[in-house]
Amino acid sequence: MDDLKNKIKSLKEEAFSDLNRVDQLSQLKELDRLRIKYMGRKGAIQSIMKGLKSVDPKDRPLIGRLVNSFKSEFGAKYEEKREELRQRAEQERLGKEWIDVTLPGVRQRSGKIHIIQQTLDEISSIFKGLGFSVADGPEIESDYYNFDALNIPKDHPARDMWDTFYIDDQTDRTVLRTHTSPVQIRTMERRQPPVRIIVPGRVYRNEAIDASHHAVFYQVEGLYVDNNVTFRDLKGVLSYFSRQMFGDNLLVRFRPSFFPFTEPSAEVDISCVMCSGKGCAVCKYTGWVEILGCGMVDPAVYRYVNYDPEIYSGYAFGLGVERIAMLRYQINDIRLFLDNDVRFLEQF
Ligand code: FA5
Repeated sequence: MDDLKNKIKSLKEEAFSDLNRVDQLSQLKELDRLRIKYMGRKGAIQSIMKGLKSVDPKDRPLIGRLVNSFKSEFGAKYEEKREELRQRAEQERLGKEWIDVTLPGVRQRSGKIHIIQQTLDEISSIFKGLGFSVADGPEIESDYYNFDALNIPKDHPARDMWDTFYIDDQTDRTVLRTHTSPVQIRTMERRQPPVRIIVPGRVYRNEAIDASHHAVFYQVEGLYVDNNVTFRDLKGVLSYFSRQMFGDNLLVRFRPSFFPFTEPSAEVDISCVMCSGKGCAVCKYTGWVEILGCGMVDPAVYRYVNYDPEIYSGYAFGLGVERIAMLRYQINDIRLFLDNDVRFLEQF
């Protein structure tokens, strides 16, 4: 009996000194091992309980009490130790994760719509407000739509007005469209008047690049065909557009010109905002920047789309979008639009 009491006593001492040694995070596992060692099914306490059979029955209650107090004290110490380890781990985690809430925030860079797309959207919305709808067509185009059907037959000198990229050198039949005008033909082929469309799109020219000319740029074509459409309507719409785009202060002039698909034809110039008309690289020292070509659709074009020129008349125009953006935002070099320099692009 005394043996057993002493055994329980020394077991208790051993267990508590074991528990007290567990004092690091990595020893959570160790703590668990001790629980199994003393309290597990094959643990020390269990083996004492097995030996209880050989104890005198009158001594059994005392041994039972000793074992129970061992169990509850061990349990309490075990829980205390566990909580201590958990809190220490939490402190360590918080110590590593601190943040300084007084630091200024990190500015997020957001993407933006390219300035040319913004200008295209603005131009489109002005014309949509006037009843135009948006049409489109392919950038790789047959020379029929890019030239022939626009009254520019093969070998006609007027083809030299557009320096062309040819896709197939053998036949010269496929080109990168040099203007958005072929979409006039494609639309009229499919639809009867009244036709009132704009065509925003990219065009290509095999020409020398400088401050105001690029080999890849955007145009917005316009076409209105109906009964009794006159040059006065054309002038009215383009003057309204210029005022909407540039305000009332810029000077606008219509200058007689030539296009094979319009008669009469004109080009529209805007006074150069870069030099206030004094002369600079952008306006080629003329004080004016050409932004569009226009005119009354030539009756010869109606032949290609089976419209009767005795019944219908119409106007067409082709705007240079980069030129408009340059004047609008005082940008002095067209190449900036395609350079993809973020310092330039994020200004708009
Ligand atoms: C044409 O392209 C005609 N298709 C326009 C037209 C349509 C006339 C309908 C009549 C009826 P032009 O080659 O002039 O025309 O070009 C029209 C506009 O595109 C020019 O006024 C100019 O603003 C712009 N542009 C022309 N070439 C370049 C270039 N290399 N780089 C940037 N913009 C250009």
